[in-house]
Amino acid sequence: MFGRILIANRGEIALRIIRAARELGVETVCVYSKADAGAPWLSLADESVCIGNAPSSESYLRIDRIISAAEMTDSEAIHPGYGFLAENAHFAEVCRDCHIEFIGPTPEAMNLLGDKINCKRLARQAGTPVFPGTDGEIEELDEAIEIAAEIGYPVIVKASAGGGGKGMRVAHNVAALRTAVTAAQQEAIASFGNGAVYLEKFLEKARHVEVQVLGDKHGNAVHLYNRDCTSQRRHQKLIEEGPAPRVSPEIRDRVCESAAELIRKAKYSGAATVEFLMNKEQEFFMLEVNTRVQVEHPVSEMITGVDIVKESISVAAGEPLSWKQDEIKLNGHAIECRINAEDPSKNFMPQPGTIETWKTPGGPGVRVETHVVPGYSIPPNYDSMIGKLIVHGRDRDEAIARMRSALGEFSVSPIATTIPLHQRLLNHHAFVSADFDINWVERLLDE
Ligand code: MV4
Repeated sequence: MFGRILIANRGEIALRIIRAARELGVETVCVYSKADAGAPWLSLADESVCIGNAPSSESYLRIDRIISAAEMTDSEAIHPGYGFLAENAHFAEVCRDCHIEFIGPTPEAMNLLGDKINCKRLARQAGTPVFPGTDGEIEELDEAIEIAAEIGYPVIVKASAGGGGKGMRVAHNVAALRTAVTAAQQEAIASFGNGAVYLEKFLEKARHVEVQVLGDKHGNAVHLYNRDCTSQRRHQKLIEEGPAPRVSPEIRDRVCESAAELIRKAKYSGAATVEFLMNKEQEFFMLEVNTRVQVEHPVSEMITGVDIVKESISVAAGEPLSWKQDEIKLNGHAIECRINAEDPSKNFMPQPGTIETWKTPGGPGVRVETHVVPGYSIPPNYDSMIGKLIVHGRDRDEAIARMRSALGEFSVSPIATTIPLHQRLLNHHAFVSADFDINWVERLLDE
């Protein structure tokens, strides 16, 4: 195991990694920006190093300064958390060149899965279900038109190097498809320096279901079942839950095992998420693979008892996974609400400033992941997520009741948060009956 690791992140995930490392007997070093000087999580690290000004481009994204900080403090490894440099293959490569372990996949595995055309090809080999469409890159427009006619409209053109909704175009007929391909190619070159685009069937009224997986350096991979992340707005998830409702145990296990096989084939080590869309007939189609620990990882921890962050550190140190698939039992139901300092009544405008009242809920099955303490000032420079409220219950109904109760206990002032929106969503019949799709929150907000 490592003696000491550096955490190249901030906020709740920095704190989560500090706690995991401490349990493993690993010392921690935090890097921080001037905006985070004196921040509460820093006092829990063994050491902290200021790496620059408030903008992340001058601090949390500065590879040179983070590597220097690791060298200065004799850190053997770097945990990137999520966001910032977590999915930057160049950063993982610089770490390797400097003999610092990157806590996550190799740059090769990251590049393989990050390229969506390659990822889809590997998924087919692993038996992971994918959308019908072009086998690889669109080379000739006529070929794309032929395939669109076979699979039927609407279709979607996506950039191979894209992700999270960037570089995508939907086409409802052949004329629109011609424009979409050219536009998507140009956009892909401008945004990613890689003009490769592919075509697939466009699914309407979909649900977003993802599979949590863990791999080690010995060729082992396990899954931690699935999560539903359908409740989102503009690609920002609001509520996540697991296991995904309205998925039969047979289909769930088959898709989850295929996701584990995909990351085995990619020789992947660390935590990953295989994202899918699901239709009403419970057909699954892979979207992409996220090569990092995700915001919503606690949902999977609560329903399996596996500590994903501790596993991510120990597999990076070369340990085999500490769990076998048949030891990972699904227990109950978990729901997570992201608490953002945003005002839902003002188009989700970020609300930086000082939090005076911060009373977090508690009781059985209630977990709060946050770096916030009363008197904390939210800097304007970063993501507006200030905490996550996660509840666990014996089944979905108990989890919903716990979440409603916990949201009612949560008291924050004078900063506006997403808590009132979560209360509305948790009381909505569509949520209670798990009858929703990826557009339901936006539809509700438009009403
Ligand atoms: C799709 C799709 C429908 N059909 N692909 C958006 C983000 C990126 N990860 C993929 N995305 C989508 N891909 C096919 N073939 C609809 C979306 C999509 C979406 C997916 C997940 C969660 C929210 C979404 C919101 C809008 C569109």
